[in-house]
Amino acid sequence: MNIVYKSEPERGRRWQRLLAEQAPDIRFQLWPDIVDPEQVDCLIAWQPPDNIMQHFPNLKVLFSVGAGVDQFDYASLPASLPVVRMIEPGLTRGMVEYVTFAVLGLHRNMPRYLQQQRQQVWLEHPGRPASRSRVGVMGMGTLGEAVLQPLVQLGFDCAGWSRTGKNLAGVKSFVGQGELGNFLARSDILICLLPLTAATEGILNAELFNQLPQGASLVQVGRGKHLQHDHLLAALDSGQLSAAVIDVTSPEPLPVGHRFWQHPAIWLTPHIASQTQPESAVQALLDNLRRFERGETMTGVVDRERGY
Ligand code: NDP
Ligand code: OXD
Repeated sequence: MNIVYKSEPERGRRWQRLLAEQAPDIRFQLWPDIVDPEQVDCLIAWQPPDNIMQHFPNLKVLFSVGAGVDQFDYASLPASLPVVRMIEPGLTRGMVEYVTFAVLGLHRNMPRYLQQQRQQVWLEHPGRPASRSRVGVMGMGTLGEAVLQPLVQLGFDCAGWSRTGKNLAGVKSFVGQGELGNFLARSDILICLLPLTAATEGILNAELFNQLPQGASLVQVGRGKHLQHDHLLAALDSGQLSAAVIDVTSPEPLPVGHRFWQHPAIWLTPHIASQTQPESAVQALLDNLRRFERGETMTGVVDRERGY
């Protein structure tokens, strides 16, 4: 097996060391120093090169370094080429940590208290128990389901929204466009963990924010293009939303001077909610390569019709 890795080079070198130890028969090359492009079987990429098939004419599998698979130009890829998203426990754990932190921070009014601290204001606001905070997760896939578990355990009133129905203990399931309104109406803290597709681009907009309870808050950890920035700013300025934790934006990095940087009700992080962890990702990759070699279905193959 001949694999090329095109992503952050330092982490690539960790993948290389781990694979050399665990699967020395695999040839693992780091972009852009590829000696034999026509021999390459697999590409693992975050941002792929343009014209992937011209670079690697005999490619057999395309893996995303991350969970998202919206970075690929599917029109340029043969229909028969499997595209595989990353499912690995390290990435899932990172997202669980980030979302739990964000929900607890919002539930405990931390954006407001941090603002007060800067202004040297000692003022308490009424708190409520977790059981009276209604949390709604958009996207109940690998990550959405995982983040819901600790939130249920912490006692939050939890719901999830997805394209098809789910059955998760302690979580109310809402399905499709028809149930989106009811889901939003009961979401005091809304978390976006959707993939970016034609159906979800721009979904975090004024029409959606207006269906949330007044003073609701947002955790945006999906993809930058889900969110219409000016609609979020208007919702925060009008009080329809009270706070937002934003990890992904469009573009990234966010330009200097953008209003998100200074907005007192926004916590902004540079797309770090979760990161693929080489140690566990290499295990997931090896598992999928074994499946591929046995002619079995790999874990995380993208359904191109759905777009994720
Ligand atoms: P999955 O493919 O496992 O889950 C996607 C979920 O979204 C599914 O439940 C799916 O419904 C639902 N969904 C998709 N389209 C729609 C729609 N039109 N209407 C309603 N529900 C929909 O993805 P993951 O959980 O692995 O990852 C989700 C996303 O998180 C990634 O695509 C990526 O964008 C983002 N991410 C961000 C990171 C960060 O650091 N900020 C890190 C990792 C991921 P159904 O199950 O019914 O098909
Ligand atoms: C991912 C990400 O998709 O880090 O894995 O955003």
